[in-house]
Amino acid sequence: MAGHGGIKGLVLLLGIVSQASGSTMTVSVFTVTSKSTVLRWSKYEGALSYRVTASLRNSQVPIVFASFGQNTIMGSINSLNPNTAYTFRVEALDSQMNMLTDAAVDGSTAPDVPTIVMASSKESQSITVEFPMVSGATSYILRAETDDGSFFSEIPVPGSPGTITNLQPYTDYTLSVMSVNSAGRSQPSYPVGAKTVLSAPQFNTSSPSNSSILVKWEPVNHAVLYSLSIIKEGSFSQSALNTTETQVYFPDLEAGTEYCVKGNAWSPENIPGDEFTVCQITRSPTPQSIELVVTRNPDAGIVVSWGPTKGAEQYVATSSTGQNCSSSSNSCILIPLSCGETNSVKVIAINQAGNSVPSYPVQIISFPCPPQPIWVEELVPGNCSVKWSAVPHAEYYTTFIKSDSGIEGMCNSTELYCQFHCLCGYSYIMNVFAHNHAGPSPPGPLLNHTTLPCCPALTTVSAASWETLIMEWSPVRGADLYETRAVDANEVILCNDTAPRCALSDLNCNSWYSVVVIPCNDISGCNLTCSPQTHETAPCMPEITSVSQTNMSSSSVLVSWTSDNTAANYTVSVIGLVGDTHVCHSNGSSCLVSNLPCGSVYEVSTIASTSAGESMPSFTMPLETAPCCPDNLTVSHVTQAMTNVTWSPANGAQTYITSLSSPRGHAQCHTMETECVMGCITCGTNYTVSLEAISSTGHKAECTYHGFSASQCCPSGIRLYRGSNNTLIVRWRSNSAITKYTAEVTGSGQTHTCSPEPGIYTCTVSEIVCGQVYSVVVAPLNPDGTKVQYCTSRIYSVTCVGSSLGLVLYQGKR
Ligand SMILES: *[C@@H]1O[C@H](CO)[C@@H](O)[C@H](O)[C@H]1NC(C)=O
Ligand SMILES: *[C@@H]1O[C@H](CO)[C@@H](O)[C@H](O)[C@H]1NC(C)=O
Ligand SMILES: *[C@@H]1O[C@H](CO)[C@@H](O)[C@H](O)[C@H]1NC(C)=O
Ligand SMILES: *[C@@H]1O[C@H](CO)[C@@H](O)[C@H](O)[C@H]1NC(C)=O
Ligand SMILES: *[C@@H]1O[C@H](CO)[C@@H](O)[C@H](O)[C@H]1NC(C)=O
Ligand SMILES: *[C@@H]1O[C@H](CO)[C@@H](O)[C@H](O)[C@H]1NC(C)=O
Ligand SMILES: *[C@@H]1O[C@H](CO)[C@@H](O)[C@H](O)[C@H]1NC(C)=O
Ligand SMILES: *[C@@H]1O[C@H](CO)[C@@H](O)[C@H](O)[C@H]1NC(C)=O
Ligand SMILES: *[C@@H]1O[C@H](CO)[C@@H](O)[C@H](O)[C@H]1NC(C)=O
Ligand SMILES: *[C@@H]1O[C@H](CO)[C@@H](O)[C@H](O)[C@H]1NC(C)=O
Ligand SMILES: *[C@@H]1O[C@H](CO)[C@@H](O)[C@H](O)[C@H]1NC(C)=O
Ligand SMILES: CC(=O)N[C@H]1CO[C@H](CO)[C@@H](O)[C@@H]1O
Repeated sequence: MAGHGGIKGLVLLLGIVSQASGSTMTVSVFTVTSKSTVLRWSKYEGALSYRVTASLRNSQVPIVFASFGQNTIMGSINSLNPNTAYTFRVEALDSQMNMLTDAAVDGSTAPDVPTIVMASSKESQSITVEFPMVSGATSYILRAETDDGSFFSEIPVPGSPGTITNLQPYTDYTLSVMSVNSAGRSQPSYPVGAKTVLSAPQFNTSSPSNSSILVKWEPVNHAVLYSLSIIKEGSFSQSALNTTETQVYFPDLEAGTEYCVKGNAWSPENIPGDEFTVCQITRSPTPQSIELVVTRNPDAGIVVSWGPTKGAEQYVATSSTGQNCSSSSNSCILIPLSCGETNSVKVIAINQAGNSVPSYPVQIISFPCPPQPIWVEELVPGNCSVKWSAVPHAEYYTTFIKSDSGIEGMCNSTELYCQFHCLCGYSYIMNVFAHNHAGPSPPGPLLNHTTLPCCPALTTVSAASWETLIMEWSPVRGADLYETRAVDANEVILCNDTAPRCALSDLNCNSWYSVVVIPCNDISGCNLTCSPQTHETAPCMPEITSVSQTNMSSSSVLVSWTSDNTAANYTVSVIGLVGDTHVCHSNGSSCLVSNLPCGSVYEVSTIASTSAGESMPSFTMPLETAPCCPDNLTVSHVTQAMTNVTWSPANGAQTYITSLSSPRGHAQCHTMETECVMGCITCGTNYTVSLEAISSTGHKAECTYHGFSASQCCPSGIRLYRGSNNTLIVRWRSNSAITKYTAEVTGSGQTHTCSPEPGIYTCTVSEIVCGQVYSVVVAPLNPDGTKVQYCTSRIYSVTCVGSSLGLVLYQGKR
């Protein structure tokens, strides 16, 4: 192409008037051939023509001349020898052909034109050209072109033979060769024709089965026949065949084995085209010796393993549940694996040809699922059973039981339950595993069973009051709450508490309560089997219906009451304001309190008691005993018809009524004092004396005392006579023959007394002195010999008759 373009460029340049000009001229070799050189120079001002000469190098003698006009700046000098060193000179000449200036350049010619000996095609894309060497040539250029000019290619080659490539198959080419040296290239050689061979058929192979290979290809243009041969890898025997079809099927091959298929097309001229070789492996044989093992670590899965299979690059195991795994070695793991699963696994081997026929499915049963749900039955307290429903594929079951006391237990059974001894008040955590040959199930749900709390033992039951029972018991394990019930015939009393103590209040008196403490647990409920205890409450409060003083003198009080209690003992208390206490006991409904002091105020109450205790005391009733009788009472005469009665003060008495009575008369006085004066007393009469002491509330005491005998009457008709020998005779009258009297005659500092025997109403006193005044009292003597005081004295004057007594004159009373 360079040569071709160079010639055209030269023709164009020869016509161009160079515009460049200068004071000096330059020259250069534009191109060379074997026998010519084209020079190029710069235009020189004033030159009308240029002369070009060529002389052998190192020689001044020009061999060849050429002339060019003033407008030419490029010119060819011919008739040179191939592959020769020259010096070229360009001279600028004026009109007189005088040289204005010159310039020289060294150059050489190209080698001689070579000749093609042979051109042939062995491959569809290249033709090889053989030619003899040309002297001086350092390399060669091969040129291929089509006649229609649609293809032109040159490539340098170092020598013969040279191959020109990038050609089309089965195409006619015109080929020539040029020699090249440092100066340039020669003219092309005489052209020679040649045709490329057919291209190779592009085999597309596949292995439709483990024993066959199918070869297909697109038809090759101009091909009339195809040759194919197949050879097993590592073998030397091959089989060949010819076909006009575009596909060949090779049966009966070995599975998993590499085969190479080689072939070419034949042209109508029976020339073989390019060869094509392709290697294809057949599909792998079916994997054998499949083994399945259940694995649990770290995740549940099936370990699939198989024997090595020829020609396999990879294996894929597929389960019937849709999992798969792959490996290039001899095992892989299918995950996940669920419990209770029945699975079957197939394995295929894979290579470039595709999948093998799958292996026969191998069955496997997974480890069982955990029993679910599990539950506990405790039909008899203490005998617990964990139960569950059968699990598919399970062979036996293990049960783990852990109590919160730390004790652990285990059952191994083929039955669907596990019995264990469970204590009241404990929590048990249970877990059941099913087992088969693939191993144990995963852990199922934990079951938490809490047994009912144990029954507490009552430690004390005590009555806090008449209606309240305090109960205490030892706390029991697992009880969150104690429900205490007391039941009698009429009512149920409940108390709920978390403390091991309870007060049952508002109980009925005199009842039998069945008392039970029921321990309850928030989760498991209440232990209703605890046995009750009976407890009797204290008797009911009796009610006093009457308190009556049966006998005033004996001061006994009969207390009566009503009560609900059938069999109780009662204690009646009579308590005085000053603290004195009197009691009586009875098992009936009344009792007598005796020896109560007179004149006191009491409160009476009664208490019922049974073995269960004492009742509340009844309401009190007030009791006032009759006032006391005065201890002593004295009646004394003030006058003959008037007495002065005095008595000692009496407890409880506010007023007194004192009476003196006799058949002859009656005297009475009512007073708040302790003395009383009473008139209308008849002397000489026996009176009965009585006193009624009356309290402020009107209680009365009848008091009797010794009778009072009124003193004898003072005598009447008292006379005084003069006796002899200075005596006075006293005389009186009286009705009482049994009364003894005394007569006292007092005067002149002396008292003279005389007391005659009863029935004698006169007596004599002596040693009376005349002229004196005497007082005379005649009074009865009391039985004790004392003299009645109230008889009046009379005054007498005794006159003198000489020294003897004269007249006795009554002077009056005093
Ligand atoms: C081989 O044939 C398959 C299907 O027939 C096609 O998809 C594939 O491209 C072909 N390969 C070649 C190299 O021709
Ligand atoms: C196939 O054809 C070629 C060319 O005609 C011939 O040389 C060759 O022996 C043939 N091969 C077979 C196996 O027929
Ligand atoms: C090849 O495949 C066939 C079924 O197409 C099968 O019967 C045979 O066993 C397989 N051969 C091997 C070696 O796996
Ligand atoms: C449980 O029983 C099964 C068979 O009934 C036996 O194979 C297994 O070893 C036992 N396990 C234990 C821990 O005793
Ligand atoms: C089981 O129940 C008891 C009582 O409620 C509780 O204290 C315990 O924590 C529970 N245990 C488990 C593992 O749930
Ligand atoms: C109730 O308590 C009693 C005594 O503590 C115990 O023996 C029994 O098992 C408990 N009842 C139940 C149903 O757990
Ligand atoms: C006590 O507790 C029981 C059970 O928890 C309940 O049925 C009852 O009503 C409670 N009684 C009282 C008085 O709180
Ligand atoms: C009443 O008292 C008697 C005698 O002390 C006794 O024997 C009896 O048991 C008591 N009755 C009651 C109900 O306490
Ligand atoms: C009454 O009797 C008491 C003793 O009983 C005595 O101390 C008192 O002096 C008596 N009074 C009279 C008035 O006799
Ligand atoms: C009665 O007797 C008492 C005691 O002896 C005396 O104090 C009182 O003065 C007397 N009364 C009269 C009225 O004589
Ligand atoms: C008179 O009294 C004196 C002395 O007392 C006595 O001796 C005398 O006998 C008395 N006379 C008569 C008559 O009794
Ligand atoms: C009239 C009368 O009955 N008098 C009697 C009074 O009491 C004394 C002593 O008790 C008797 O002796 C009297 O006869």
